[in-house]
Amino acid sequence: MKVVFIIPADDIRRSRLYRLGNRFYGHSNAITGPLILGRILKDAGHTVEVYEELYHDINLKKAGDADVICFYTMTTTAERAYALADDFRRIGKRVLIGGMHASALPEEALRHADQVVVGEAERVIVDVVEGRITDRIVNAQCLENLDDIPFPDYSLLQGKREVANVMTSRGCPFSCNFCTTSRMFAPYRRRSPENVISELRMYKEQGFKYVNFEDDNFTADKDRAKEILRLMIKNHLVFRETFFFGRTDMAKDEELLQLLHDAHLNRVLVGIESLNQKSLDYINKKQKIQDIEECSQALLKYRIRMIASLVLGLDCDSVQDIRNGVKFCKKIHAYQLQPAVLTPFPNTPVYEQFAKEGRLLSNGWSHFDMMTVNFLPKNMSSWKLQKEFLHAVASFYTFASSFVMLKFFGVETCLRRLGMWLVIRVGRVCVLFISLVKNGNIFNRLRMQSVKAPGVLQPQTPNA
Ligand code: B12
Ligand code: SF4
Repeated sequence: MKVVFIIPADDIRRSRLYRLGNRFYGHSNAITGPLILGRILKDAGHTVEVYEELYHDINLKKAGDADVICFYTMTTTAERAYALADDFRRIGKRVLIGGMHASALPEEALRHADQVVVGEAERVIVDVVEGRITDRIVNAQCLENLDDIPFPDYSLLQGKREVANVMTSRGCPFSCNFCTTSRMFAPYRRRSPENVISELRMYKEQGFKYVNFEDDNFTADKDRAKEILRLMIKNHLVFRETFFFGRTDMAKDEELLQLLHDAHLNRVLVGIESLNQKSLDYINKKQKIQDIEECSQALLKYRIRMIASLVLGLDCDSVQDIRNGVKFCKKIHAYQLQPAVLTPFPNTPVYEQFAKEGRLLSNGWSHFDMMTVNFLPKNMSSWKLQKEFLHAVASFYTFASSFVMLKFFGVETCLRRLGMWLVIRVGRVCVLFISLVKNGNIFNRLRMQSVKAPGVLQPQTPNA
């Protein structure tokens, strides 16, 4: 059989301008699940292709040859996946849907698919595709031993492949109240260092210059992380640059920091979330302000570039708290700021809370992109929060800060910052202008909502 996987992207992320920016600003990287499932299906004798809409249009004619079309869904891409799925089903194709969003809301996804798989699909994918499992909603049991999972097959990807993504673990031992992945990939599981090294060796041989560790929390188990790093260095499996996700607690271990530096894991996204201890406790972050301060200093010392992630709109945070957070990230010379609007993703405690309190806005799933407000915040209007998001990026990526970056991280970082400075200013003006146009666009709706008292609003669960 021919099986095609599609990783969709929403309208904005498919636009030429966005794709151009993507090319300039980063290296293309893929969602790993379809590359693993594709490999399993290929080994079972099927022909597999994987398409990423973020980087290329799908060749619908080519994909249309397939017997089975498989969609990966995040919440923000669910509507696009459903639209494509409906098109394929109209011409008689069999459609399967899986991934983060479908796993949280399988009944919704089933309206657009022949079968939906909830959870990690390695154990069931062949039986589902070959018709031995016929349940319309398949609850997949995850594999306990991650070393049993075959490595992703990048040759299936139609288009460029610049970065290989490695998941050395799945899930996270913590459980912040807004986090989707620690719930989707539960329980927390780890691969053996030797198994990770074999995968890295494969990417070296395939000529990849960049590898990202996409684990939700690579340094959760510090001893294992150190062993992987030692083996990378010993076996000459160090890549030009490796991005990873970490927590502030990694900075308490100097040996770990040195190994991260030596193995070129030199760009890390750290969830600072808020500089208000009440908020950190409310989201169950298990992190103190002092941890954040120590971590920022330690990373700077070891020349590991910090992408500081803040969550905007937490119930205990005021506008001033948000601004304090941004100010702090500037003060510590964070390499990048990633302000994420609090997003009530289905199947998280924060979603349940807002649904119960009638605070979800019916904006449609495509706006669940962590940049758009989809709920009624406690201490400001939704439009004010949207503007604070724009303010946060604009006040972090200033013209002057580009030259500070020159001192700390060199010319390339300075030029990227200048690019961001320009794009953000143009983007901010566009959003503010669009918000004045009364054509039902999301920003105009948020602006209009802010003039009503929250009690007057009729927030609903977004539908698709
Ligand atoms: C790599 C990555 C990216 C890359 C690549 C994205 C792309 N090419 O589209 C980049 C950095 C560009 C990116 C961008 C974005 N991302 Co992203 N990303 C990830 C990350 C870190 C890893 C994905 C991965 O490889 N997972 C590991 C593999 C093993 O799991 P998997 O792919 O889900 O596959 C398993 C199952 O889902 C299932 N499965 C998967 N597909 C299918 C299909 C079928 C048919 C079946 C049966 C089963 C099945 O089986 C697989 C094997 O077990 C995840 C976090 C995470 N842990 O998943 C976030 C994540 C998916 N991203 C997220 C978000 C929000 C975004 C952005 C909106 C961020 C932004 N503001 O721009 C954009 C949207 C991009 C888009 N396509 O429109 C969220 C989604 C939350 C949600 N519930 O929807 C996540 C979960 C991170 C988070 N914050 O929690 N992302
Ligand atoms: S530490 Fe990060 S990955 Fe772990 S639960 Fe919290 S937000 Fe999720």
